[in-house]
Amino acid sequence: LPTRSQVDPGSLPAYACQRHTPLNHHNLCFTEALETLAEAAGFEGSQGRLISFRRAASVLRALPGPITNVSQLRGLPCFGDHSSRIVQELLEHGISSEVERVKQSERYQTMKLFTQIFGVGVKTADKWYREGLRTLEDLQGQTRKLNRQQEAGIRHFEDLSSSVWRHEADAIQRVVEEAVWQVLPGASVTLTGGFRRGKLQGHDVDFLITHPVEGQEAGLIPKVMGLLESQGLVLYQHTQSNHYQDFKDLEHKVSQSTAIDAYERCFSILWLPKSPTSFHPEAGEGPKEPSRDGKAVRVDLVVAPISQFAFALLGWTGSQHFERELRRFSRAEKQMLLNSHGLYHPEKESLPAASEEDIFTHLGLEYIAPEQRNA
Ligand code: TTP
Ligand code: MN
Ligand code: MN
Ligand code: MN
Repeated sequence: LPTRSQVDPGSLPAYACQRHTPLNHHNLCFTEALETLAEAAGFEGSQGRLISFRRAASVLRALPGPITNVSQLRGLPCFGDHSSRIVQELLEHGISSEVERVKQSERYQTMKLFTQIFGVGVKTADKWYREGLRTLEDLQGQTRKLNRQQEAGIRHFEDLSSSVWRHEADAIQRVVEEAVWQVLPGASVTLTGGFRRGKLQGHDVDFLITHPVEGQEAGLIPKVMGLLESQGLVLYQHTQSNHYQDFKDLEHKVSQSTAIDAYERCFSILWLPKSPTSFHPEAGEGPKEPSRDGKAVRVDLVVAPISQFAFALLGWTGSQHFERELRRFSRAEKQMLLNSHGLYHPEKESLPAASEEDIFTHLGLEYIAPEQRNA
């Protein structure tokens, strides 16, 4: 990595999907501060401010060297007054009073804690906050407020809030593949999400499943989860069947700017035994009371028909900001609609794509490899 290279703002395109954004970059202290403000804005329901701070942070992640002087911000895309002021403060004092104030506030800390729980979004966290709840213990004393997913999220909070490491993701992949191949020989299981972008740790493990013969993949998840369940490996699961047909008819594929798709999928918590010998289902050690030599891990499974696989792969690789920018670029610059199912001209069928490269080509974009999508 170059260290003190000159930042040339003129060469930095405005959309994150036009830039190479590596996992490791040169401006971590600035991006962390801006991401904190983005997160805090999200907690207050200020979607506009959230996106502004996130865009500014994303620009800094794509720079070839560190910002050492505010003058370097001039001409950078997506850099407003507020973000510039934060960077200036950090350059001058090494700390931003605004960011520190946010981080130390009861509101931010509680919202961060609550939204970290599997199944809890900003709306629910805010409601609980306004009811005076502040801690996990407070929630445990109010179990009637919790749905099945949140209850599982709190029960496994400690495991789920610790990072999933790459070798754990690989171990989960072997378990999932074993089950998938038993149910449907010839199917493929692809690691997506942050791990595909080269991250060494993540908050969950994301898999995309398909089969070379269109249609064979349908209904796969209930069978796979049934098999995993019989092995005592399922701590929680919620499966949704494919509803692409209903979804397609909804006003030009409604999801035009959201990450929601209509694939058959499962949000789950799986039990990952530490070693094959530490788990004895025949001895009656079910996963409901897991012994401590193992770990609960959040796993997302998504099943796509092969004809839509490239779009699903692009959509599930992230980052979330990279995806948002791809969709914004498609809409604003190409008058096309991109989602995890296809790329559509208004009123028309999806353009075919056999690979992610095809999709970038349709959009007139340079291909960006997964490791460079850490926007
Ligand atoms: P995440 O698993 O939420 O994020 P991540 O893998 O990038 O990072 P982490 O290490 O924290 O897990 O989502 C992965 C991608 O999946 C993300 O780009 C958005 C996409 N996605 C959808 O398309 N639809 C959905 O419903 C969800 C939850 C995610
Ligand atoms: Mn390039
Ligand atoms: Mn993930
Ligand atoms: Mn996920």
